[in-house]
Order: sequence, then C-alpha cells, then structure tokens
Amino acid sequence: MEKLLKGTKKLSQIISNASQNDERFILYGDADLDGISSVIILQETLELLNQNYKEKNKPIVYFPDRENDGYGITPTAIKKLKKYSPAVFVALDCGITNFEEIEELKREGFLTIIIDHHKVIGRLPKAEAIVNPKQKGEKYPFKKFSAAGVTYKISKYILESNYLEWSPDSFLELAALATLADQMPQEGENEEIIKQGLMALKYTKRTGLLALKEVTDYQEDLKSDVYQKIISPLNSSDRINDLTESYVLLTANSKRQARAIAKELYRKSIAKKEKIQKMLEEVEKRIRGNEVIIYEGDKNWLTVMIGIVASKICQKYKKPTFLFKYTENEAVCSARLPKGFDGVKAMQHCQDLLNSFGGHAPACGCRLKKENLEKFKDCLVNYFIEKQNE
Ligand SMILES: [Mn+2]
Repeated sequence: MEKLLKGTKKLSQIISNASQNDERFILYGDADLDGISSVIILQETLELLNQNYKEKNKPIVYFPDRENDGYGITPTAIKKLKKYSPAVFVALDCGITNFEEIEELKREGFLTIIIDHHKVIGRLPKAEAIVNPKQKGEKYPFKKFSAAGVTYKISKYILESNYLEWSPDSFLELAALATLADQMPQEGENEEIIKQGLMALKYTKRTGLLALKEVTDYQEDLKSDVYQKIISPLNSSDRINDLTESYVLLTANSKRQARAIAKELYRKSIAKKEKIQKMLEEVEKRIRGNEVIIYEGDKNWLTVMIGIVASKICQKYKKPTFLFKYTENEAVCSARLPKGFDGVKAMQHCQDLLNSFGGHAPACGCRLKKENLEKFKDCLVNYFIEKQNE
C-alpha cells in the first residue's frame, strides 16, 4: 500500500461521501498560481466523481481579494459565501492559521476541510479534516510539496480508491507549474512532479495553456519560457467576479476567450516586470549597507509586488528582508529570509505587535497596525541579533 500524507483518508472519505450525496462544495483557494492550480485539480476530481459537478451542481469557486482583504480566509469572503450553507467548504493553499474563521464557518453550518502546505503555528484550526505535510506527527517522508502537489496526491487517492479512470497528465502539468511558481525545493518527489508535469505540458490539451503558448510564441525546449511565458502571465492575473483571470483561462473551453485572456495576461506580466524593476531600484536607493535587516515600506507599492521585490533584495543582500505596503490603517508585510533564518519564528517572537502572520520559514507575511511599525522593527532586529549570538 502506498504511503499517504496524514489526514488523506479522512479528508478523501468526506469528499467521496459528500459527492455521492450530491452535496454542494465551496472551493476556496489562495489567489496565486499554487492556489488556483489546487482548486482546479480538486474541481476536476469532483467532476470525475460525479457528473453533476460539471453540469447542474457546480462547485462555488472563490479566490480572496489579496490586495484589499488580505491572505487566507477573510471576513469579507465569509460574509459573501455564507448564503451557500450548508456545504463542504474546502480551503486550498490557505486556512492553516485561520483559527477564528474556521470556527465562524462552522457556526454558519459549513463542514470545513483544509488542504494546505504553510507552516502550522502552534495549534491546528478545528476543521473536520486537514492535510498539511507540515503538521505534527506527519510520518510521510517528503514534506516540501506545493499545495497543488498535496492536492494532486489527494486526488490520486480519491480517484484510485473509487476505481475511476483518469489521466494524471492534466493534473501534473498544473502541479508542476505551481511547484515552480511557489519556488518549492526541486528535490525528492517535487523533482518527479516537475519532470512529469513539464512533459505533460508539452502535450497539453488544456485550451488555456495552448492559447498561452500560441500568443507568447512559446519555445518548447527553452526552460526560461516556462517562467516568462507561462508562470509569470498566470501569476499576473486580476480578479473578476470573485474568480481570477488565470482560473478562467485554465478552465476555459472556448479558444477565442482563452486567446483573449492569454494575450491580456502576457501584456500584464511584461508591464509588471517593468514596475518591479522600478520598485527594486527604489528600495535599493534606501539601503545603507550596515543594517541587520532590510525594512522598508511605502503606500504606493502594491501588495502583489512586495513579495517578489523582497525575494530579489534578499537574494542580493543576503539579509532578512521585510517590505511593507501601507494601507489606510494597516501595514501589509511580505518577508523573505536567507538560508538558515526562519521568518515565521521571528514573527512569532513579535506576535503581540501583529494582527496576523503566517507562511514558510524563507517566505512569509504579516499585517500590523502602522503605529506598531517602529516597535516591530526593533523587535525583529533584537531577535536576529540574539540569533546571531547563539
Ligand atoms: Mn502555496
């Protein structure tokens, strides 16, 4: 018997049972390519389980508005979605730190399950089932999956244990793109997912991916084209009606619609690159060179960009990097850390100053009141100095 990630059986049983009873599903994913891929893999698994999910009883798909409402399960989203109760609420690529929101969803009558790969902070939310390779007591040897990688493994188990015919390729291509987009380590099982997924991408039948290849003049054997002409456009999408353009593209049936969205996304990815370059130059101008951490913010920066710029700065200066977008009354932070540093632990150390925080050791984020910005900086600097002296 193949080894499974902890929680797989229970979570799969919930999904299989609910689908047999034609119950409604809400697929709630993070709005980046990993979250979108996770949602699509599970949605297509549901369609294989029960034709109704393709026709009359389509799952409700929702991606939160990261720019305005923040990461994870948000109060705005709950307000909008509660009219669909009762339903099975699946959080994908988010949820593992949404303790209160999961409680709230349960009070609203949802059955909640979580498929995530972000760091567990202290306890687990009280969801009915959780699959997250980072949870305590996980015996599965490999733990560095993307959320789409985790979803792929769950879907495989569900489909195989229901004796359904399926082809892994259309899931693997998404899992591979998500693994690369989320910058998960290219080792262990990820290596296999990437290898098989990129092969599947070569022969993809997905209308949206075919359209992207066509409008970007994609070169099959150029690895940089996977990033520049597929991943970057798919990570440059805006929201439309609680969905994202990339989701619409990757699930499109119409070639015409797919081509139009693909063109638009490619254009946006190029414009984004220019904006990132500008922002990068701006941050670099502010760096003095003797700081323990890089800690900068601006109200004109975009939330979707601070993470990418923080990555580049961190790579170049090899220092813990915290960049902020200032909103009206909050500061939204995206942090990137060099090898050997753990940003989630650092934030946990300063958690009294934060409204929320979470993510991975090398890439994480938080939100705080603007009045706490100076204190937070001091707290982080002290933390990292102490660490150095350990
Ligand atoms: Mn992810």
